[in-house]
Amino acid sequence: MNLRKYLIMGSQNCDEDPVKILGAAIDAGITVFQFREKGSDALTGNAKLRLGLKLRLMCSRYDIPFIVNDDLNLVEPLEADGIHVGQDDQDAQQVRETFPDKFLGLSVSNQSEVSSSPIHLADYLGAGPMFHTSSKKDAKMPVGPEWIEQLRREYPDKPIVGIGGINENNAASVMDAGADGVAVISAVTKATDINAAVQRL
Ligand code: TZP
Ligand code: MG
Repeated sequence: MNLRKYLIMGSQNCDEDPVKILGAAIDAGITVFQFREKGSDALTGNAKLRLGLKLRLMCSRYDIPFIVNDDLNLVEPLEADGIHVGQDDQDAQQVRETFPDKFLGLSVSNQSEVSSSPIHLADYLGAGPMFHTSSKKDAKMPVGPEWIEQLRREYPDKPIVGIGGINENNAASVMDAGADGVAVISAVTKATDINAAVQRL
């Protein structure tokens, strides 16, 4: 899976139609998409499923891997290619057992989380926040691209994406530190020019 430009999004991140934003981001060259409908402003139930179906369809049409965040009930209805879980989400081991053939992404924010996580079960790691982020209320302390260097030394072959506060001005520092890609929300969903924002990541 090409993790180079990883868009994460839910309706709570969008000031206009999420389908339109995803379409523009795909046109501009994102390589993977995560449906993350989460937080107090997020859709739930059928509305969440309906939006997920629309975004899923768009990804299928353009061959973009579709990852669902945390919600195991959506994996089959949305025919997700993978699942991403954080430290407070579904247990990674359990997700791996339930969906042995899906991509599994795992968030890690510091060395202590790394030590207590089943890293070997994950197909890739989401590492961060790299920088300050306003898109996640319970985000941990920013760790900076230096932490990617450390993870890279520790796990030379593990796919790693940096996440949190990444934009066109600092994405290169994350890639230079050894990441396989950058995962972003607001750099794309709040961009005035999505095409330019994605291309410059
Ligand atoms: N996990 C760690 S930081 C973050 C998530 C989901 C939010 C990233 O959003 P942004 O807008 O790219 O900083
Ligand atoms: Mg969480």
